[in-house]
Amino acid sequence: MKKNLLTGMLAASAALFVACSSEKDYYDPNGAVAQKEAQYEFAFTKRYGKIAPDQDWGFGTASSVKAVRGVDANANEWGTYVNVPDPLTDAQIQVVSKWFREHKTPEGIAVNWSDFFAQQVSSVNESDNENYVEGNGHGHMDYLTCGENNEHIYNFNNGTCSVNGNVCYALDPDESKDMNNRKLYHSDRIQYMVNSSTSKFGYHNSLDSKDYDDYVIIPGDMIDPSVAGMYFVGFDYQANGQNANQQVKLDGYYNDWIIKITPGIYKGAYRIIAEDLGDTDDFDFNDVVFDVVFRDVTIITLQAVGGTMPLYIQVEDEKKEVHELFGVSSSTMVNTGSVSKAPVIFRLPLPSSNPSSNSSSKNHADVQILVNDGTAVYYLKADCGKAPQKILVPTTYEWTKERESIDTKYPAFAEWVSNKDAKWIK
Ligand SMILES: [Ca+2]
Ligand SMILES: [Ca+2]
Ligand SMILES: [Ca+2]
Repeated sequence: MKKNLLTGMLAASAALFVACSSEKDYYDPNGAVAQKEAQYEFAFTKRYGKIAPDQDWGFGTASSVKAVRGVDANANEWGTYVNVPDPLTDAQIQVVSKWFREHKTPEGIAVNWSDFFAQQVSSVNESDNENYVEGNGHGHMDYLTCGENNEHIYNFNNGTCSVNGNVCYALDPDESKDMNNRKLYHSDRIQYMVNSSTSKFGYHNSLDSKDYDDYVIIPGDMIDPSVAGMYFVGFDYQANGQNANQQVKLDGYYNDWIIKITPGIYKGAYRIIAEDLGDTDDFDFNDVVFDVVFRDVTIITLQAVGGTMPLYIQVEDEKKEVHELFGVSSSTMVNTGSVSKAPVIFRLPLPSSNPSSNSSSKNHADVQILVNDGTAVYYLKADCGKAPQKILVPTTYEWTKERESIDTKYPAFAEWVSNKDAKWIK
């Protein structure tokens, strides 16, 4: 009921929104947002002192960047724009394969990435695998798929992935060299999926011409310290052909095919941290934390949500609610305390060009944060010389734990408030 009311409110104020600057309040029937902002401004300046009039909170010229058109899915370009995962070592492959072999019906997790790498770990179809069983039908796990539309993860067929000898994994730091001479290559069994989905994994079984999705995602932290921070997808094979020799039952062991998946972390990103004005005297700046990179679309990596009100990341007229993206209720905070989840990667349109600058230039201020406090709906602001509701920082910035003030973690923050040239992030 409440939700319907809100939708109505949003629709009613849509015309107003189009007419106004995007930085204006979205829906504030009682002037409550203005009052909250005044309280926040007061508490902020009381704690951090005078704000330099030219303090733009990072959203000034530094945040205007050129959008890179297109995402090149060719392996010989990957290292130029995205962090490419290292090939797995034999020891890592063994420890992961053993874990899946020994753990029946493990409880997995969900991850939510539009852009990700897939790497081969092992399958019982590979003759060098300890579990290899000749002629057991597993070779009919014919192609690996992801997402609700069963999109093929190219090169992943028959329980394996062909070796790619031209994977550009990084760039030589010597910028005086020609770009093509800076590319560093290695071999791996790997694929990069863009504008795709991790909502589901599956395979096509050519034995019975059916698609199956008996899979589980296991964080490496559950397996062994040597694979901590990684994510693995395991499949439990089944076949239901007409003949007895075409039938394999699920056995609860997800080691029939194992791959590693890695979120696509783009280079050149900036991080946005924000206060949602839930409490006007709280300065943990972790109510939402996300990274932004402009390519053919806006690619967002949601890192943390330390707020308990519905909060949307929005570009143009498309927006996503951050708790929903993490798969939690809006009262649950993620990655600022007890609840830990993998970052979420998703796509939004590019902001329309800023007419006052180069046509392809994009500003991070146009990636907006919309909060619904139950009464009002408002955008967070970063006005020059006023208390910031959001700040643009490098991705090396480590966000605070819940209710930890930004100046506790970064003591030079107050100095930066009055002097925009002060260095406050190491
Ligand atoms: Ca199995
Ligand atoms: Ca806060
Ligand atoms: Ca918080």
